[in-house]
Amino acid sequence: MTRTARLIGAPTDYGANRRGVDMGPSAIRYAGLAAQLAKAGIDVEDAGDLNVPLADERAQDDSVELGDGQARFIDEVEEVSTLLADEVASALRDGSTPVALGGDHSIAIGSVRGSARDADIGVVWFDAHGDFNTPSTSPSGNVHGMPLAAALGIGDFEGVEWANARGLNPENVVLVGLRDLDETEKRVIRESDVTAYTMSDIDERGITPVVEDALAVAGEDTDGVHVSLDLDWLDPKEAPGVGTPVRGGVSYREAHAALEMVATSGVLRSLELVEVNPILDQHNETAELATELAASALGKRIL
Ligand code: NNH
Ligand code: MN
Ligand code: MN
Ligand code: MN
Repeated sequence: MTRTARLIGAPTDYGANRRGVDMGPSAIRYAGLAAQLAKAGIDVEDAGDLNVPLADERAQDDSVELGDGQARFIDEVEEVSTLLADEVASALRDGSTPVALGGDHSIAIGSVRGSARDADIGVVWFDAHGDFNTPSTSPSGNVHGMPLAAALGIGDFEGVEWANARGLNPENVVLVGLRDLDETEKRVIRESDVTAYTMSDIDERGITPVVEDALAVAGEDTDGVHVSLDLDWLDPKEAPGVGTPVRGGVSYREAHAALEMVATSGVLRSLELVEVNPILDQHNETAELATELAASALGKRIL
């Protein structure tokens, strides 16, 4: 059966402190995502962009309390996440595979929640960062450093209805490629039941066994897996157009190998591509990379 991918743009930068990531959906579409997927034999629908709150209404009060901590633009993040969760859930009901285009990584709160609305899901999180901060532990107050903690209802996010993903257990959450964690974030990850593979694990074991384990853990006793691809997962030499680059990331081929394994595993339920910032990019190459990796994840074969 051919897969139908439904593109959903989430043009927001409310979760990050570098402006420009809200242009990610345009840059990814311009890089030819729909054509690439069609060429790979995947049917494509484009739901357009979510109607995100206006940028010039960016509040004077950019520091907002949540629980005992601070989370910048949390009301805007809630608005975008709620819209995205609905779009992701309706794509799945229609039998399509949602592909959310960010935008900063705060959009994952919506995509994970939407993907988990009618199912038990797992999550594979390809990222240099843990995105496991809470408003109380975050050094920046930027919500793009918090979406996994939000979806899992950790700390200040406990009981925050719009953020928590009901059909998601921490046992089915796997982080892959970590290399830049905040001190308290490390402790919260260690104390949780998620599985975390660092770049050192990839150095020691190689990308293929690590991703194989990640998919097995995420997929165990679930109805499918949400794959969240933060482009800063890759080395900045491959993906310069991101707000928070960290040296020592995976290579172009390692990234493809990982996403090809996502396709062959057969567990992919929903996908997202985040943190592409066209203002920081060189000739749209990070957006192009995002489209190529999406094609791999959705089943493009070399031969
Ligand atoms: N950990 C930092 C923070 O909480 C940086 C997060 N930045 C990301 N995450 N790009 O993927 O602010
Ligand atoms: Mn991230
Ligand atoms: Mn379960
Ligand atoms: Mn990141």
